[in-house]
Amino acid sequence: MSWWRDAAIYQIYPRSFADGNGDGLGDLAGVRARLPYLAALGVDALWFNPWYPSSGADGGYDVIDYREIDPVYGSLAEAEKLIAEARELGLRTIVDIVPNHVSHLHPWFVAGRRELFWFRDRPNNWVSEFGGSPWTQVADGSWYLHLFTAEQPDLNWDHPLVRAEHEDVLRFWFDRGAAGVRIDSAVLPVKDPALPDLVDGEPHPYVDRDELHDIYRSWRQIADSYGGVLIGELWLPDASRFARYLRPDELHTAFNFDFLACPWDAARLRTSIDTTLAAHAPVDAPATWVLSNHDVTRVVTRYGREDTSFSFAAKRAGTFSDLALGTRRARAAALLAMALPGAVYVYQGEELGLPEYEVPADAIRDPMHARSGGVDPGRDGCRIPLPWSGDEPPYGFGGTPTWLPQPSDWSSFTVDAQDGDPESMLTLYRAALRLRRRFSGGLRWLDTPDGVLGFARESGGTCVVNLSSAPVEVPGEVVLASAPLVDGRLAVDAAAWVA
Ligand code: TEU
Repeated sequence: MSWWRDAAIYQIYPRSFADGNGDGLGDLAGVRARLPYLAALGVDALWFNPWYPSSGADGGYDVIDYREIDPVYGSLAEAEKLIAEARELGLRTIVDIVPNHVSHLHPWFVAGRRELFWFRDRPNNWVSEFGGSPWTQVADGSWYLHLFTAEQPDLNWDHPLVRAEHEDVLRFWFDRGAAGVRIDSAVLPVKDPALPDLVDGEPHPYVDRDELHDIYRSWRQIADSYGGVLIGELWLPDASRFARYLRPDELHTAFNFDFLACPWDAARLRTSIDTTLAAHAPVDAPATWVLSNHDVTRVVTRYGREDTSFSFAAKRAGTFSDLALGTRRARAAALLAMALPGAVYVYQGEELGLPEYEVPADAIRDPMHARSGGVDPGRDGCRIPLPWSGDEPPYGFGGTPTWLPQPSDWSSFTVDAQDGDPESMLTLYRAALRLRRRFSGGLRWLDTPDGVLGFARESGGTCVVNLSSAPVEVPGEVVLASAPLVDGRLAVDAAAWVA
């Protein structure tokens, strides 16, 4: 069986993981020093958010050179070392590739290679993914397209050079030992070349275009020649459209955003799980289970709110969250996600139960905030430098000031504080990542009371999650639980793995 089909993949946001050189920014030296931590956590692979030289307009997703490491993080030679050292510890490396756009400082854009971008005499009616117009005017009066910020001009995928370049970049990283590639904004790169206005009921001019499949088929041939894995970031509401990207000659897997966005509700979760499994089965691709990433609200914060679903449109500063409740549910959700068939993703800090931190307005870096006219608080709140040790900022992260401020009350969240504490989130994640290996094969739902999810795996082993309002019986001997049993019963908002 291929490792990625049931892997646990840990997401590293390099700027905020660990700072090895004391400049307040995370770096490769910081990651290398913490590799033993990651190996002991029990994950199989590390996915790095972009670590390339960048103009810094969108957290590294504005790439200047796909074959280099940003000097703030280290060097290419050091990345190669890191990949090899990680592999020694059993950790594979996944790099992030951003085909939809480059930085406005990328040599192609700087050199005025207009044929490789989308220049037009006038804007159309499209809206940037981050709000506002996706068109910016240049000196000669023409406009270029950028679905994200103005510093991220969209590439013209009809041009053979754009295709050839990306295929070469894939080989470049596979040659350096990468085991896989995460494909950013994977449903956006191809546009209707007429760039028609967006009209309700007409085919979408840039989301999920059929031509994409041909591109990913040729990427798959390259990946297969290295035994590498392609992981798509596909934000598509329709599960059957989503699954088309996972046909046997296209991408290997994709992030499950339906599950990520699903509210804490038994029926809704069960539907999400069933829809996911049903969509993946015909294409024989493994499902993935994702609770959080660098773009969305931290899971303990989300689950402690009145509305426990996630949507970009609903993100607002100052939304109340009961963090004790959210943490309790996040613990149960982790056991749910890790018991399901397929791969699981853990976003750095999730294993520490970090809450979202509302960064003071004058320290916000995420362009989503400004482009939304200040309505959206942006994504910085889930990108705070990790707390490793100590009682005050920078909590063992590295130098000060850290690139984003850390809250003053995070001493109980540090790795040191949680290490060895039987009740900590970290202890739960370590145990769950170890014990989830007992599960394999398909899933069979059990007959459970309303509001309770229960399923058995083919390998044996059962997971029960109580989203009802009263404790429930546990069908067997508990192997791992997210909360202490109450009179031998599974408490509300708790989950257990049962032998
Ligand atoms: O995100 C792609 C993406 O489209 C969403 O996550 C986006 O935030 C949302 O649609 C807004 O409505 C990826 C990266 O994960 C994100 O960090 C980057 O900012 C973005 O691409 C641009 O590269």
